[in-house]
Amino acid sequence: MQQTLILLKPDAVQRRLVGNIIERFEKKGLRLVATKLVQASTALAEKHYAVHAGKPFYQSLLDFLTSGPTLAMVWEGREAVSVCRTLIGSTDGAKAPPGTIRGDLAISVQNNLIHGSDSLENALQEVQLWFNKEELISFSCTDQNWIG
Ligand code: IDP
Ligand code: MG
Repeated sequence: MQQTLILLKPDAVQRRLVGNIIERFEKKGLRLVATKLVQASTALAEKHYAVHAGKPFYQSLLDFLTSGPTLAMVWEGREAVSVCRTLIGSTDGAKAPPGTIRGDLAISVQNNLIHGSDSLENALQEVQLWFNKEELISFSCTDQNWIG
């Protein structure tokens, strides 16, 4: 089973959209294996978004991610990485299709509510960046045979 890192960024927490967003992942059949509220430091934000260093929006993105608490989560399930990216929708909230998290709830490019790992390789790294091994709880849900 794949695991992926999901961050509900500070705008999602401030706009009280955490419950709405978590419900979508649960209903899809994914399993929550770790979560915590994190006030991200600049060092953590820089590591998380290292791939965007040097881009025009980089400093603003760091300011955004460190501006308030982020709800960090690890979700597990079949094809979890791509399933979560599909649920999230494309980066620009104005262009993300209805039915996706960003398409339904965001209209900004930067303040687009949520991060999801974009590959299995990055998911493994990002889960390690945000969580200690002991924080990941391995368990099975009683409806797993029905979910697949
Ligand atoms: P993703 O979150 O859909 O994977 P990325 O291209 O990896 O999108 O960008 C990381 C984050 O940087 C985005 O989620 C968004 O918050 C911000 N971002 C991306 N492109 C822009 C931009 O052109 N202007 C402002 N912020 C941006
Ligand atoms: Mg990305």
